[in-house]
Amino acid sequence: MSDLILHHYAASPFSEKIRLVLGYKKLAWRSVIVPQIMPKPDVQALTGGYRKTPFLQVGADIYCDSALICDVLEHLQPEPYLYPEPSKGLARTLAQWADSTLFSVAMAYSFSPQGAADLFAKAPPEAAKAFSEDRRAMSANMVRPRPADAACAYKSYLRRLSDMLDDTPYLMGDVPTIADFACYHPLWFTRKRTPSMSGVLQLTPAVLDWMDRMAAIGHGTMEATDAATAIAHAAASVPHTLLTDSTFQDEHGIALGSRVTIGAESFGPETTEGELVAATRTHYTLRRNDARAGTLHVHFPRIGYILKTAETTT
Ligand SMILES: N[C@@H](CCC(=O)N[C@@H](CS)C(=O)NCC(=O)O)C(=O)O
Repeated sequence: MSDLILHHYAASPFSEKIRLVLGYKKLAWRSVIVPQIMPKPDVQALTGGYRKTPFLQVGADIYCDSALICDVLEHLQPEPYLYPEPSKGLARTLAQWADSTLFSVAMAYSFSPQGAADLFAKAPPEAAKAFSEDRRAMSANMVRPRPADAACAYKSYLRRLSDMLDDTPYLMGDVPTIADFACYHPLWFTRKRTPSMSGVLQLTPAVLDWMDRMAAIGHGTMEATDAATAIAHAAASVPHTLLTDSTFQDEHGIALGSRVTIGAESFGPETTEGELVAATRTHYTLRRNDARAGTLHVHFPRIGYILKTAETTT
């Protein structure tokens, strides 16, 4: 039985990024399907507050954010590499643009009335309403591109990606890198989840051919399990990080051992509270206890997350 448990749901683009990376690295994994909207009591038993999708569980270690999950998977199964030399800085930077700018434009474009109708075609009308209320609450303080602006930007970005594919099968050469997985998942959402909106991809056939190559990578070997089993597994495990860097780097004047909160910079105000047990160049780790899941270490990347001292009530 695999040690890797991915908590995700089928329609989630960031989850598709990780499912394909698992496939690329030919890994076996267990799958827990999480709710798309709040409440998420089983998710929060493991994460301590973070509610976004996906997250990876390895025993009593919880890795939040797809960028950090990719680092963990690269460590566990280095080849084929996600960050090949000599251009790993460029690949990471392109991936970060895709996970933020390209993703936001693709979602603003795809969530047109027709796209939303595709997504909720088989669901009762209350489901669409609950989803849009949930995402509105998550997006407070965010500027979402308006549909016409998103359409222009999406078309430009697709032309740029197409340009990159003029002479090579993948964005940065002969093999996929993290940049391909990150650029693929927002486009996958448009193509597969909101097919009424997928005509935009026909304007760049080279991008469609590349998407076919990416889809052919597959999802590795998946075995279904459930949240109760995953929580029991966490309770029976002792935290043991797979992240290799451990040197303390203090940027906030917050000592290890402090009670802190960590939350995403945008999209979703939920934070996780715990004891800061690592703050390295690349990630934070919090120790926390849960009545059902026991002692857990919850890991976050530095980039995109806000670390604060927890407010005391005394
Ligand atoms: N930076 C995060 C973004 C994750 C994200 O925004 N995921 C979406 C689904 S694709 C989400 O969490 N939506 C709300 C939810 O699932 O509760 C990552 O890379 O994992």
